[in-house]
Amino acid sequence: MNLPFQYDSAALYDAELMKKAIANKLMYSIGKDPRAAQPKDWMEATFLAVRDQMVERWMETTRAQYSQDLKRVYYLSMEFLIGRALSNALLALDMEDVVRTALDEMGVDYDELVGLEPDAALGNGGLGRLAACFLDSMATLGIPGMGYGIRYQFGMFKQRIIEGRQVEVPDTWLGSVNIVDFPRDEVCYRVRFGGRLEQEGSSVRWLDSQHDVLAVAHDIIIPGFATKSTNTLRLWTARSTREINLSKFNQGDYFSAVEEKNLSENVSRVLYPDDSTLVGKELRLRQEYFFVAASLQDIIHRYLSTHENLDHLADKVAIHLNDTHPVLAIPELMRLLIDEYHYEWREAWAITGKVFSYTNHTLMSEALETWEVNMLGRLLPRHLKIIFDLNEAFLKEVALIIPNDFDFLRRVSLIDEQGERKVRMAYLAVIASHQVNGVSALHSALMVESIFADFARLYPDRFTNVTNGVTPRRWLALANPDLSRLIDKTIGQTWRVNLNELVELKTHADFPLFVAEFRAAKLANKKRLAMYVARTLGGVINPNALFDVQVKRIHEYKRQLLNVLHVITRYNQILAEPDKKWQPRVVIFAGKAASAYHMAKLIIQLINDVGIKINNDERIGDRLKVVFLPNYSVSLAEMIIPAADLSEQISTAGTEASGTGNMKFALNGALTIGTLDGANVEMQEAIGGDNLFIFGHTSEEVSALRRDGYNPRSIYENNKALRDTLNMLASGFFSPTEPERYRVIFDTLVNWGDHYQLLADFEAYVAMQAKVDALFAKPDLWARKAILNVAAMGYFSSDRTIKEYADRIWHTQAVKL
Ligand code: 26W
Repeated sequence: MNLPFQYDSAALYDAELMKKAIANKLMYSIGKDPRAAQPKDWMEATFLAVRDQMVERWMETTRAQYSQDLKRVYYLSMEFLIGRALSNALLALDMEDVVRTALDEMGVDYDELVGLEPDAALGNGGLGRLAACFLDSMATLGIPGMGYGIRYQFGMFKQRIIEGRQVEVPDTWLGSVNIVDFPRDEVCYRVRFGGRLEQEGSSVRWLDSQHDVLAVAHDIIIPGFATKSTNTLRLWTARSTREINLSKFNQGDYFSAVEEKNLSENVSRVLYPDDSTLVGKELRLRQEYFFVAASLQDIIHRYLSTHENLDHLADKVAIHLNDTHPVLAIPELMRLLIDEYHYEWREAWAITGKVFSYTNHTLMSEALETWEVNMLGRLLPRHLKIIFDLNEAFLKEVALIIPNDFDFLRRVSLIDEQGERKVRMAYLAVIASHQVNGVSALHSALMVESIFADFARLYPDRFTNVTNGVTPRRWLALANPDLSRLIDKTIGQTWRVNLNELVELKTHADFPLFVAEFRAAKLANKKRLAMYVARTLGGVINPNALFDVQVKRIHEYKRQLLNVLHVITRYNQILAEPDKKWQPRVVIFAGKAASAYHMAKLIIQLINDVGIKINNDERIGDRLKVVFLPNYSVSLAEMIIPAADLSEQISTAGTEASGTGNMKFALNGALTIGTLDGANVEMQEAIGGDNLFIFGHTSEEVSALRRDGYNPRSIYENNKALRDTLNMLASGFFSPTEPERYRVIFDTLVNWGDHYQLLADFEAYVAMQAKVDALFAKPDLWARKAILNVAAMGYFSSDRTIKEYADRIWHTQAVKL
């Protein structure tokens, strides 16, 4: 590659040396003879050999960050959805060819080997994947900083589909050989829970904590692309303060002796697999405090290694809160400053208020975190007291600005006093952060009109927008090599670090040769996906059909059900007019449902039941097929997205904060069918309204309907196609062995208010799908629009997003290497 790669003198850009390095790892780290080695052993050996190539630059970056005394940003997140690391590292280091050749000469297939690496799935969905894209961009841009999170022993569950239903299987991603990270046993902090407070004059002591646990650091290297710069993801794992309870052990009670250890280590055992509803579980609260307390001790320790005191902490430290999950960092920093470093309350608050910034990722009330005062007080008494003291000072201040308005005070209080008292974590984040941002223009505007309206009145300058982005390295260069090669040939290779250059593709949209090659790349990707479908599900799909794709978490607001209603309606239309020329379509779904979210699980089952009916109906042939691909993951997304023709982004307007899948699809040349929701709005502005399919009610119209009364039943009664479709759900057409199975879906939509207004958008959606067919029937026209989509995606690079955070929120500069 002729990018200005900054070569590392020690890097093995020679296949012979690489062969030796891999063979060495196989023998001395894995302990296998090449003749006895399993494919997995080769993968691990290769991983270790390649990881060695990153260590030197990692150390150089770290040294440079120290010597330049740069301001650092710490990205605190409960989730990092990284996916596979090996292929990404080879891309970043420009070493794929060398490793391919080396393995080839040793008789090992590169593509197969790379596919054996388990995904690091330490996240649920968009928020976790965004954090991973941000780490990639920060490393590539040289922004000094670090991600902090939890090293879950079990990540996102694996999804199996058994008889059409989701079954969750534990994700054992950490193999027997640790290739993932560097354990740092010496970087270890105590995290305290429980106990009581003792007040002496103005000082408070937190005593007799019980169930303490140690947090041990594990470091993952995040390589920057085409640069020596790297980044670190530091994940904490829980270790018991006592290996086993010796006195119990000596009394012969072996089981309860190890029980204590197990219990305290549970804190880093498993990722909460829910991104929609908050269950006020104590273990979740423990997890949140665990990683925040360890991270803050680490941050302060690092800062004090080169500074005398914490007076000017905010000059060198920015801490970013990825949603409210790490918000306990705020009272924790106050506690450290006051109780451990003896600052006055006011000084401590002044420092704290300059350190933190916070991103909100959802407006849905079910997902806004609150913690019961009782539970918080039992687990973290000192923090609860700090929160109460903060609240008192805050409300006093508010009463001066907005006098005599008790209702206002009640509304903005950090404590929700209705029923069981609860701490509102988002409000705590807002009062302590110097900047609060939403993740798309629409979402940021709605944020200050809805959940934070009162706070926007108090602190108008605090709220801002930073629209999300995705890394073009993983989501185009790695996921779509065929299209990448074509782009390289046409406009050069530097789009990987300057995505705006894609705009040069615009003129090529009118060159027949380019259009033909673009279509060929898409077809190759579709064939690859068709092969995968054949292998995993056994069904045959036609790569020339329109691939209509909706992949994301299963949630009512994302409206997979609206998609299904269209599928059933289309099925009925084909049967009614069998001689009409129908555009063949494959409707592809993938996504996980939270394990306790019954409706989401029922939607998965419905998709599978509808698939069985339609796919086996001989009258339909290949004009319509429905596929549910199990176990959606980062690596599955890397295969599905490049193969899509149509990207379904059809959430109820005002509900999807941004979406990032929408960007990945457009970047890979799929056309969007979508509502004016989240980042779709800005995508439409960038791409031009003629080049995507926007339909349905706007967020204002959605609120107006909600306010003025919405009657889904009358829509049902007045639209025959819709009525037929819904009646098939109610009558058990798709579930003959259990006719009542989907009755609850019918009722939710027709009789119980249809909260996400599917029926209100149904007609516009089906009409728009007909326009999709008409355009797809003109392949060159379709391809032209697809190219214009790719060309307009420059803005949606996470490099642009990170630059905005660095300039406007963190005030950080890049490291010089
Ligand atoms: C129950 C606890 C909980 C609540 C909310 C866990 C996780 C969440 C997240 C906020 C859910 C999430 O992933 N939000 C998504 O964030 C993406 C990145 O900003 C956006 O693109 C998506 O629109 C938003 O749904």
